[in-house]
Amino acid sequence: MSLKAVIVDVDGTLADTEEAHRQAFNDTFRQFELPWRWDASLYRQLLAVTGGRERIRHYCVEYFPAFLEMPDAEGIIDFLHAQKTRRYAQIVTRGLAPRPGVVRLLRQLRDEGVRLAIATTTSRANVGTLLGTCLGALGADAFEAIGAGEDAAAKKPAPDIYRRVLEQLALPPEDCLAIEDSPNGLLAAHAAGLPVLVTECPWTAGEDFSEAVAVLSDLGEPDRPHRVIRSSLEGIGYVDATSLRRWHVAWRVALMGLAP
Ligand code: XBP
Ligand code: MG
Repeated sequence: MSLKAVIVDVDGTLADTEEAHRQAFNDTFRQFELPWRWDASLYRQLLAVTGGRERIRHYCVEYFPAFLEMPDAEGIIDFLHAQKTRRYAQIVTRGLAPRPGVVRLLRQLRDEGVRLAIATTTSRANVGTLLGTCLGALGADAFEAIGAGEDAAAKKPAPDIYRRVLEQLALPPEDCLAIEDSPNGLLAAHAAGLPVLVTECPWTAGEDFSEAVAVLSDLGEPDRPHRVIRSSLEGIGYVDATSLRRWHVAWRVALMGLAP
């Protein structure tokens, strides 16, 4: 019954990275004189498609179908996405703050022996860049397993990447808990059988998170409480290891049909 591992998403959960992604996409389109500009409103819609390469292709289907008629269109999209990834690394290495409570909670979980892992649709290169610059001493070695975009044929909301990470941890989903920021991420973890805590990010605030065990503005800090959007449990203003264990037990009890 105990919580053995916490699997965290990357973009929007560890840090608010999507503005950096959006800037990297636009800088790349400008670099190659493509008349494409993804403003915040359009980008929020495009985020429904996970995977940056898939997002570019989806944008072409919707807005520039003629682009896909070029014989080497797929190769050009690969090239643009690789360029975007290089630009994203430049932007992120300027420094990006982790979201509230992320470093505190991950450190506490690690110190208390709760195993940590990552399940994301972004590329392994982007994960390495972010972990190397954003989480301080809590780098990649704090995570026992890292499932990235290249590791699953189907990206979120498909459960594949969570199932892949569970295999690497050799744990059943019911011994774990996921932390996500988006409907796609919630659906992926839920479909893989995990309870999911959602911390909304600016790009996903107000979305439908019905399957989550709780929905918060962020993980909070003792001196900077989070906002509770929905939770069946009374909290302390921020998420600590005990908070996660309480959600996890309540979810397991409900799963067994024992809840009143
Ligand atoms: C978020 C995504 C990623 C990023 C862009 O990943 O969907 O596609 O938006 O990164 P998650 P790439 O929330 O699962 O961490 O261009 O590398 O895909
Ligand atoms: Mg995310």
